[in-house]
Amino acid sequence: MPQTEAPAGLTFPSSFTWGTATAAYQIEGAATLDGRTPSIWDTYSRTPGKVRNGDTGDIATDHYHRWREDVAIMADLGVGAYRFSLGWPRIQPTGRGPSVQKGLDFYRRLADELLEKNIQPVATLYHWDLPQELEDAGGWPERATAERFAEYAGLAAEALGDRVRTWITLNEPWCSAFLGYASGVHAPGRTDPVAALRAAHHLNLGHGKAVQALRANLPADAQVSVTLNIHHVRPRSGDERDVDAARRIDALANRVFTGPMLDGAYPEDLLRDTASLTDWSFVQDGDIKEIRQPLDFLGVNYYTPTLVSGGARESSHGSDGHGNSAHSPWPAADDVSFHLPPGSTTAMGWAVDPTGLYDLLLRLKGDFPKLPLLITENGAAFDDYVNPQGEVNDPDRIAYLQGHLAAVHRAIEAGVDVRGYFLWSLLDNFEWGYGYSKRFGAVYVDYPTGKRTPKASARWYADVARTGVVTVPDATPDATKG
Ligand code: PNW
Repeated sequence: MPQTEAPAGLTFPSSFTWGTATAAYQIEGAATLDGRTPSIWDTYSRTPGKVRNGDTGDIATDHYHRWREDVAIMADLGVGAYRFSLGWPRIQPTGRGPSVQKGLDFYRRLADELLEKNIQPVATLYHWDLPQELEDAGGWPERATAERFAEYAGLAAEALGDRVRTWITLNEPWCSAFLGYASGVHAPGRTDPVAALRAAHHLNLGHGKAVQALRANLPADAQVSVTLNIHHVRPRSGDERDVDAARRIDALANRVFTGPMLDGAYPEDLLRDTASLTDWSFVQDGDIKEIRQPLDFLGVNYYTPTLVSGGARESSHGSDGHGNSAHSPWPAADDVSFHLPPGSTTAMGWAVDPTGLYDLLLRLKGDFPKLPLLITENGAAFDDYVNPQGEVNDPDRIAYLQGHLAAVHRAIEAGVDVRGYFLWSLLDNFEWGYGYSKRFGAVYVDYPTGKRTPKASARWYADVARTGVVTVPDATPDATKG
């Protein structure tokens, strides 16, 4: 009898959650079905010149009709959890008033099918699809939007709380506020830095109110939190102007959210840095108390680090793929330059840098020692294609995932409480301003037929999910050290 060899690789804790993630507008399609009305992304994508190739989410991957097949694919992959988002304009089309039965039924059936296949549903309430009527009434820069969001949260929890036990309020409020209202490269496409700061505050307030509405409508064992795209900001050198630029970008990207949500105050330096634009008088007495709600974990999305220098503008805003936007997403930081970190890049032009994820996780443990972490998104876009044999070989994506999972493993060994990992994304999908030109999926989607083909990375990830072991080319604990 041959000796059974232990797999060469990094073993994760047996309780670790392996998942995949998507978002409603990026995959569902069926934009006008069953009472759904336009969100800001429908309006934006239908505006000529906003999204590459004029792509819209009208059909997307047609997940609204193919959801059963998509759950079957996940069951084949053997993942233990699925993070999806609820389409606000499907559930509450005008952003106000009673819910739409058919909209809720779609998510009920989806959750039931997931549970049936032993896949835990993780629901995000807001992945950027604000009902257009609420934007017409002023959108996130207006306080009333936070109230509407909390009402929607309550309705969703009431309807789905018996099935869905893990809830995320907002996905990446930085993108909603600063790409949506300052640089304008996301919906609704406004370019007003003060509106963006107001939006950030009302997203924070909406989060706090929504957490309360969720708790009031969910069983006591429900897990509730938020997902932030915490930027791992590095100064280009030890020069004090570069170090100060990194501090300011860290405040505008990260602490503007973690401050009120987790520390109970807006950072003093942020208020000072932006004083030329606003006195923050839109923050009312009692707001911080509402925003700072106990959270069961923190959702973290990571793709690439942010490398900055200060002193004088050398390039336009963009280690983040938005380098050619005419308006900055960074209020009152016009002298900060963004640089591409060294090394290889993905199809987004984003640097592949797993050490950034390791450093970020260690930083979060230092800042919030008691808060468990969930990596709610990580992944990469590459130029995938179906070969004549009908296969999609994506070794670059496998290498990206190996490197980043090795970094997660190293962080766990260093004592960081990381509970799970959600690969972005289950499917190729509508990549916002890039339309369908960027493919993040573990599963290839042919447009417009919608035919699904699992990529080599999907089979690789299935092994990881089944065994809890990540095989890496050089499986030493130092593999991710830069
Ligand atoms: C995230 N940036 O988007 C989103 O949560 C996903 O919906 C998206 O598909 C994924 O990451 C890949 O892009 C981001 O410019 C979009 O810094 C832009 C930025 C960050 C995240």
